[in-house]
Amino acid sequence: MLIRIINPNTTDSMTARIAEAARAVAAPGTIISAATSRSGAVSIEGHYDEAMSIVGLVDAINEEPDADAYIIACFGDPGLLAAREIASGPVLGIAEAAMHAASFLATGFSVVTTLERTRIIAEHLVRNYGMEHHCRRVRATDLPVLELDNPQSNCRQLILEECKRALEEDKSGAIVLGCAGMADLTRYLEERLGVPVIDGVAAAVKFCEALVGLGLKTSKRGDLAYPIHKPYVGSLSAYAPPNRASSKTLHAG
Ligand code: 5HY
Repeated sequence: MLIRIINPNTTDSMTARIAEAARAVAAPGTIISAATSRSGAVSIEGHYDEAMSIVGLVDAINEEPDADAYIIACFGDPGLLAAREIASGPVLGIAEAAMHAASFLATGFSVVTTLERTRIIAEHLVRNYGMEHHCRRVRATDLPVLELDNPQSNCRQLILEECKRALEEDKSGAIVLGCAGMADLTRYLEERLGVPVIDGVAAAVKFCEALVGLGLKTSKRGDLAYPIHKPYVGSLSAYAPPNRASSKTLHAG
């Protein structure tokens, strides 16, 4: 099977780390096709960055229209439902995948993410995904996303210390890493924390393999049906939804 994993920010070095984490867990028959968005923010650290990342995400999906599944490799899961409308295979966001994985492994988990403002966004995701009973707390390290790319930074130590506080203060049994750029830290942290540390990239790859292996695709009934065919004007005119039988059928009744 082919899984298309998309970094919706425009930093290639982060995509390389994401792809490496994905390929490290992919099954022998799984091909990982990794893409960096060609338009938008160099790092996604807020609602505006997320909103502006969606056209680049859609482009990256459309470049691999026959992928068996797609992964949005950004902890805000930007554009997740829009991507599910246009794709037929499963589309997973790394935040949702990581939270579900953690909920299978501990009765409570903490999320450790980057900036304070993205900590708040992750709290929205916890509620949207129905994870309030599993997520004990979302914590910020106040690290800018691209600092994770800086070999001179002490981000590993800062993240490790925040994880230790999460185990001690939140009484959590597992840690969810709240940034795709942390994908290479799971082993380092698990060896020092002694609890499951879940990176959403790896979790999403295995969940996609499971869903595709079960022959399951995104439902095309209701709000995730293909977008309704209509004209788009201005700079987005090329993104007008194509004329598909299913969207006409959906609205025929
Ligand atoms: C991410 N931003 O995973 C998120 C993390 C965050 O560019 N890749 C980004 O802080 O929301």
